[in-house]
Amino acid sequence: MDAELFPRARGEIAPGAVHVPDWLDARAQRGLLDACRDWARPPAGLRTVRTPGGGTMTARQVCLGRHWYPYGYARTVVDGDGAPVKPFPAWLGELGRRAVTNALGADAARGAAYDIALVNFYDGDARMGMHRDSDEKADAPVVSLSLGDTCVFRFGNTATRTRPWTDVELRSGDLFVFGGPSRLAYHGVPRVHAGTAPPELGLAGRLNITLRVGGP
Ligand SMILES: O=C(O)CCC(=O)C(=O)O
Repeated sequence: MDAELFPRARGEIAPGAVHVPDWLDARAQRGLLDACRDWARPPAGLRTVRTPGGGTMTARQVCLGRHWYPYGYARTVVDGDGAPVKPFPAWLGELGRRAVTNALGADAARGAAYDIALVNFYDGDARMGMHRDSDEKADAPVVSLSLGDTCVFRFGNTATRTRPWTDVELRSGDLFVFGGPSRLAYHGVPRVHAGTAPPELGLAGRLNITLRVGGP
């Protein structure tokens, strides 16, 4: 990837939805990966999410601040070991505000007090179907940070989970922010390219950290 002729350009994928390649440098990626490894440990660690229809999500998940389950938030892991959800660290909220400022400008970040993180781990054939992040009561932008393997991130529209959509390649260190008119757009991960993580990171698979504001 370092051998590319041109650096990848940032791009507005839809109004209010911006991709910033290589936003986290190698050191920041390592720091975030170390934190994810801590968060993944029990209690309230990495778990398989079961959907009401009896299925399971292939990406495993750990939450900070509030525990997400299909389809709501709780203070404890109500669909797992029952432990209190791990706290959301102040430094992660600061990172979220910096991300929004960088991607959408200072106005979009004003008053955005990030208090929830969903950390998704993709290994094997894991992927994520098209869905909306609609269980939050606040409309602050969603911040998405990627570590490890490259994936295809499918960013759709607010009306249906079908086309039109845009496929964006998210690599380790990339930032994607969606807010404003795109806050409730359908999105998903149809493919992860195994073995594409930067070797020096030391991660087999892909981690995605999404930061959200839960609201009252
Ligand atoms: O893994 C990703 O890039 C997307 C994660 C996602 O859509 C979510 O957590 O709601």
